[in-house]
Amino acid sequence: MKTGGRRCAGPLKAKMNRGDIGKAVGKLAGAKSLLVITGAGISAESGIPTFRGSDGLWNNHRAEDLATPSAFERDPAVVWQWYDWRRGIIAKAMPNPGHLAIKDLEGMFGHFLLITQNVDGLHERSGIRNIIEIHGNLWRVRCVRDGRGSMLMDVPLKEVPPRCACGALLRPDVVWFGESIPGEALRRSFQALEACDVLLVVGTSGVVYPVASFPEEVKGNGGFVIEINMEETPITRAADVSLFGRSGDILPEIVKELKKSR
Ligand code: BV8
Repeated sequence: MKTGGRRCAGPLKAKMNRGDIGKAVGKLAGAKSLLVITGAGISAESGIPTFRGSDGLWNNHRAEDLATPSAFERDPAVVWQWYDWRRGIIAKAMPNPGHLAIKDLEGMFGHFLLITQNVDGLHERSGIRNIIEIHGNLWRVRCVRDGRGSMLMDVPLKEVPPRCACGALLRPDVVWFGESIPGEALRRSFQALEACDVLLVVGTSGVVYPVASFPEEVKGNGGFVIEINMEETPITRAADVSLFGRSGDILPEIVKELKKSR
């Protein structure tokens, strides 16, 4: 049953429909296992541009053009300039009430997992423990020669492109388009898709695979899907409840109502 989102083209007015929040909280109150999936929208209120929103052009670059092995092969300096620019923005950002509310949710369920597509590290900085950064983390780098990973926190980078002590190039330890998700992360994700009673999908346009297919997986397994977004997405079709508005407003409201119901 569709609730929460009027059927209309284009972005809905950001609004919180109290009726739907009650439905979402009612389902969460009875759930044993909660899976949360986030995308760039959860970090928007921390001042980090999204990929496909109106501010979605990252310094006039599309993620699909630069977040690829071929772009890095062609010109590692251009790709690293793009990441250096993003790291500069992210370094100034703080976790927002949406990140903190998800951290609160972690403590309210016996089984909890967060799968984030974001590489900004803001969920980790909120203190959350059960997290899969399914597309990696742009503060981590790895040597292109031996694959060894390490943290590189310099902002701005001292040299572009940065190099490993062995002299080889370092690359961002993220999953680019055309690269497979690491096996262990995928295995843990599919396990959680099977086991969860409720899936909460926050701030993703639902266009990047394989994560875009996860809500349908949960539905197929009999799970309940709650979407939080500013507008309808391909996920809205699978969602049992869609809450339209800013995640930094809606998530704290859900946590507040959930605490009352416990
Ligand atoms: C793979 C890391 C095997 C790098 C990223 C099946 C069908 C079609 C295509 C494919 C397919 N399988 C694989 C593909 C190819 C490709 C793909 O999905 N392409 C898309 C474009 C069609 N997938 C892959 O290559 C994946 N690998 O599957 O391996 C394989 C390989 C090749 C071919 C077949 C199989 C790897 C994908 C990972 C790519 N890496 N990032 C980096 O970031 O530098 S993706 C990038 O997009 C980010 O991780 C980002 O998180 C992610 C998804 O975007 P969103 O998070 O959803 O962000 P977006 O801006 O789009 O949306 C923001 C949303 O928030 C909006 O809806 C907005 O309304 C909302 N919002 C805004 N503000 C708020 C808000 N909501 C609430 N509150 C707010 N305040």
